[in-house]
Amino acid sequence: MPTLIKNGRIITAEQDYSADIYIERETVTTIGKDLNVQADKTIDASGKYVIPGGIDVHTHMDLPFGGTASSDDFETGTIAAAHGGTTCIVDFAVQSKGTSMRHALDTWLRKSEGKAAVDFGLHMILTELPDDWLPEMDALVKHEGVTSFKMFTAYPGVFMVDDATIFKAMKRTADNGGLICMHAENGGVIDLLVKKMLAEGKTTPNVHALSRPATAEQEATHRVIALSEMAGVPVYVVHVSSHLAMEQIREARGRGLPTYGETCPQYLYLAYEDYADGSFEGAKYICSPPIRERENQEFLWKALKGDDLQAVSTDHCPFCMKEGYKGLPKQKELGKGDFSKIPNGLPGVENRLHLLYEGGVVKRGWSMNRFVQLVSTAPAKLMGLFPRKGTVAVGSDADIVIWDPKRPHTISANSHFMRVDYNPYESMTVSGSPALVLSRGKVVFDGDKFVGKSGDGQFLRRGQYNLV
Ligand code: DUC
Ligand code: ZN
Ligand code: ZN
Repeated sequence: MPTLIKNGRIITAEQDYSADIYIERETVTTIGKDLNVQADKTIDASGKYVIPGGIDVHTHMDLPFGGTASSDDFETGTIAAAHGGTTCIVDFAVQSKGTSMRHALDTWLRKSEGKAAVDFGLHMILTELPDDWLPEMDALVKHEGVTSFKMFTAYPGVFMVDDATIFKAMKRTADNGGLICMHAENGGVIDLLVKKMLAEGKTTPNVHALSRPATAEQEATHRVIALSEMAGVPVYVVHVSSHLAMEQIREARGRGLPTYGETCPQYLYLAYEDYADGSFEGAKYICSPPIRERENQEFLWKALKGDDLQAVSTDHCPFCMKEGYKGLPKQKELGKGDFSKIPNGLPGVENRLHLLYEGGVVKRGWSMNRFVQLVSTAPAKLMGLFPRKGTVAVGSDADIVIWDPKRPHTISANSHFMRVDYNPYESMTVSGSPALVLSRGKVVFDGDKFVGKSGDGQFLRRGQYNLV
């Protein structure tokens, strides 16, 4: 069923030109001016941008965490993603203590089976790494297409690993070609601060942010970069939230190190004052790293523009405020009276492109090329998906968004598709939004509703990273 997209303005990370796009089966097969071809479906993209589908390389669907599980699963989360122009996610399988990476991969493949509405890959979270498990890392990279490993310097007793483990994993990936992703906060210090604050009777959600200072993020960011330098591997620092942490990445890149960083919409739009009244409403914004003082935001926007940070993902990890929403159990309310028990995470997978376009292109005058680079091309390259994903080119998957710059969209929990009962950006109106979204050549969002199918999303065996 060939499809022709006519009269669009095609934007890639490097190019901006007008042409038609011909799609056969799942792939772009021709791009040219005034194509004279037979198509079963013709899409008129006049006055609109034709961009590669968004790629969100940091999501947590159905993640057991904080005494519950994130409220979107691979079905609801990827349907929400498609509504917002994201046609590919990379989620995280978790190797929990005492179980193998193979077991973790099988568990996450089972969770996603028949559910994903757009394509997805998996990273592997490591929580321990005895020497005799090292060959498993190689096998994931070589045979399973799981080519990135995430480790945490925070959450002692749950995810945190020590420096020796991080270094060991880094050395191994230097040999097997994988990429290391790091959650960088000093978990030991934070744990002591949390205990101290609770002992002083400080239990409200805003104290979560006070117990996780930006200096704890700065220190761990510095440390993981130093470890990667000693191991001779690239490192990708996830969810950079503060000016202090971002400066560590900038400094390392200035020395020519292959150091990369992403930030997320919550750190660009929300500020500490959103927690500040101390009410339980602040639980909506509990994530780690926490939301910072507002002055950090402009540094992060500038870092995105100037390539001190290379990507924007969401760390989508939603938990409902109220028990019972769509039959879900108690989630954020688990931490009523004790901020440390509030499940960490925010929704965002549906709104990433809305928010980046508005904040970057509309408000700060970024080029569309930079927007595309940050939400699609750089993530595709870093995560070994390029050029199959992350661009509009002959031979690439036809994951395409027809982006209408004149199609305002009001973000609201009343109308969003994420399975969560609030939206951190409630009532915000953005100027542009997707008019149509295609996933491997099939329309999945027609401008009004989801018209794809759960289970059509395929597990992607990713290749080795490309540096950007
Ligand atoms: N931070 C969050 O806020 N949620 C999921 C995991 C993480 O690192
Ligand atoms: Zn994290
Ligand atoms: Zn995360």
